[in-house]
Amino acid sequence: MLKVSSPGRINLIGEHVDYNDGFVLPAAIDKRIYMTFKENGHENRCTVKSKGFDSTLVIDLENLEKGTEGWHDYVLGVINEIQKIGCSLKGFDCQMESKVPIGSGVSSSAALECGLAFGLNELFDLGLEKWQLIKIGQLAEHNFVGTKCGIMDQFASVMGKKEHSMLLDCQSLEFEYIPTQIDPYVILLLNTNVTHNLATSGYNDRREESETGLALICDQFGVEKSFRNIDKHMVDACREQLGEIRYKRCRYVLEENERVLEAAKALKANDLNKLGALLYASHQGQSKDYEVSCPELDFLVELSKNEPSILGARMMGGGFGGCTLNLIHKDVVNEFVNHASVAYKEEFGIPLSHFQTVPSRGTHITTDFQ
Ligand code: GAF
Repeated sequence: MLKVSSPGRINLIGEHVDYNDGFVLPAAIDKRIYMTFKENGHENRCTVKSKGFDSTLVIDLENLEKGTEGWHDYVLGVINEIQKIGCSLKGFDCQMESKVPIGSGVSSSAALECGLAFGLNELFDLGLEKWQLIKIGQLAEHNFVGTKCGIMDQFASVMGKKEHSMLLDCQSLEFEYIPTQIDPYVILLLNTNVTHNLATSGYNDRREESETGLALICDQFGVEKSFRNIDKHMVDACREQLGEIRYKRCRYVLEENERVLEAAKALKANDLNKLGALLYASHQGQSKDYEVSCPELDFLVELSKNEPSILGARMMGGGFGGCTLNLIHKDVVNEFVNHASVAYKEEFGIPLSHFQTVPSRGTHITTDFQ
């Protein structure tokens, strides 16, 4: 029996820039999905059983139809992409148990896609390389799920390394591991436990707004279409034609990219105060300019500013709900979580949940679960 462990991810900084030729600073985490795989002797019949949802998806490899439950399309999408590149699969049975909180911005979806692609690659000896597994996961979302996501989540899930984050150039896919031991600080995620229904449509809208804004600026200046070819002066010069929304989106992308590169420098120099300040600036940009935050996330970030032992905080992931990431001194975690839970419940009537996490290893074969 083949066993695979595949992680969710955090992102220290660099949000909504992966699909804009930007830089990101993610890490795989110690919350993982565990999957077992075996061939079942059938030509085309496969089963994928989710322990968490207590349900089984039965798949006909010759006839992949849209699924009936949310998680189905991630599975079907991966199989579809593997078949599209000419790899042939046979019947298999897969069981999975996820410890990655769903809908909280830590990419339970990438954990699933990458774990499945990795497992099938091993089981059927498909000879796919890591970059292909990453791409399969991303395209599964584009073509089956309908989210036009960037490459960051799948990249982090597959390539993650213990105690390191990754500075990834999403244009060239060149990357660098950066040691990320931040003791006495820790990474604390506060989960709003809300997912606003803008999550998919809002994501695709943002992508469209920044892309059409970029096209306009590049046309105006006669340069090839890429955020690498424009600067803030050029965005300012096109402000009127862009209109306020696209203007803000494009400015944000350039500013967030600068912040990521500064953050990577700060992390290398162990300047956590600087890193924290960049996290706050990033949140401000996401909330006011890219407009992917929500009242619950803004509330938690504001609250963190009253705690001197928090160096920085921001919303993380696609937005419209999910988690905030807090860079917090380990001695005050319990006290802050208690305080935040009471304040959050009072404000929104919803319980807050939380967990600490550390940069961890990417998708791999494992023996350490039943
Ligand atoms: C989601 C997407 F899947 C990523 O590609 C990325 O764009 C992120 O939102 C925002 O930074 O997790």
